[in-house]
Amino acid sequence: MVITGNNIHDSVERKLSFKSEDNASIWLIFAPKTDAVGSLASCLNFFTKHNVYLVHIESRSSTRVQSKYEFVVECAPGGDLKQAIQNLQQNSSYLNIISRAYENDLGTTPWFPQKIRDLDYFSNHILSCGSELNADHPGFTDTNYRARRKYFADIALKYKHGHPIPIVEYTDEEKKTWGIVFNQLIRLYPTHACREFNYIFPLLMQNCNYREDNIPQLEDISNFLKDSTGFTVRPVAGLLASRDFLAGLAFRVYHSTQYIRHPSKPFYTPEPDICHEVLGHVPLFADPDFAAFSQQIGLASLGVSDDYIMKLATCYWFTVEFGLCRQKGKIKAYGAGLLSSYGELEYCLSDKPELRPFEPIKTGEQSYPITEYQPVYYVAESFEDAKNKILEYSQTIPRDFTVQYNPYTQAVDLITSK
Ligand code: HBI
Ligand code: FE
Repeated sequence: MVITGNNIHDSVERKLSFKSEDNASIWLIFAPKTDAVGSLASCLNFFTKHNVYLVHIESRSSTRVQSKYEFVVECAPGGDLKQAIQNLQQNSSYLNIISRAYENDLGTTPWFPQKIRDLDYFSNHILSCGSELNADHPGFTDTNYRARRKYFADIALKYKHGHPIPIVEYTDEEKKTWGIVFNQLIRLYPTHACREFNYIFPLLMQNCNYREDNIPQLEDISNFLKDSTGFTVRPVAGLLASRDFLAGLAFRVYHSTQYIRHPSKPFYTPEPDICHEVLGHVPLFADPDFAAFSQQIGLASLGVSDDYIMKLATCYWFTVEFGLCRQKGKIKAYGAGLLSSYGELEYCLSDKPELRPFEPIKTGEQSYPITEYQPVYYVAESFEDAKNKILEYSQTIPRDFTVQYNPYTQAVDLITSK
């Protein structure tokens, strides 16, 4: 399975997305230079002068300067926002811009979703297209397979938050591929998978029709996870940028593919497919501690710089994808890349790879191959311990605000006083 980290496509995509997201608003956090009566009013004049419409205005205690106030405004798109911001900057002791623009000359915090519905903005910003296959893809010259991939890509591209995920009728050939993968993997789970996985797997057989002759439906899985931990699934057409993919986790949303690998190579896929998602990833999202750990990585990623996104994506790689854990003195697998690959699942518990303790500050720097078995795995003591380590690590990442997830509104509260 090949999953890219931040790469060149990332920044190209971001520039494009800024264009298509011109209708997104921009948030400013600033403190007027003088704290005199009417200082807010005079700052707000800059918006009037440059025809910028304000959607939201708030005053709060400054997070940086004690006993001072700062203001938070949300500007609608339109007007000469850049001029207004420049004027404001000259009259502020500090000014921070939070916007959809990822790379521009304003020195902004990268945009990030603040409520679950905001995931609709990027779910179709995929790096590799779900139906445009590379020349070395096993299905490259198979027109039927390509048509199928287009069908699945369209479902994902049309999907909006809150909609049911369309039920898909898989073909006999697709079910056969699934059956081959399923039968091979379930032989290893009892001995190689972690305790939580083995507890949840039979529940998925009962509740979501995990069977050798049936490919489970994402809609059933999403409902099952929602009842277990509040996690839900969104269909996605292809690979998302790390920033976007991690942001989904902050809202307990897992972006899942729905198509299956090419039948010519049932034990190989160059990208995530339904086998990888539902056998590898889904079971553990039903575990409360694992769910909390995954969400913690997501929350840590919101609005941070590209280099920290890369480090968090690397932590994700060595945990959610390729993590091992210690249970009753034995090493077990919990990473989805392991639980969906017979070969690597056997290999990871052999004496060949090197094992190191999971430690975000170090793990986040580790380089890794994406087309061969991992030479190094990181071992977590428990999901709770891993979550605490990520939380501790996230407090060392520079950010002008802290985020708190509000499960009632399924939104992140940004209001910060350190
Ligand atoms: N996109 N659709 C999709 N599925 C993934 O599993 C995925 C992704 N983008 C990035 C990614 N995984 C990770 O490897 C990290 O970069 C977060
Ligand atoms: Fe994966």
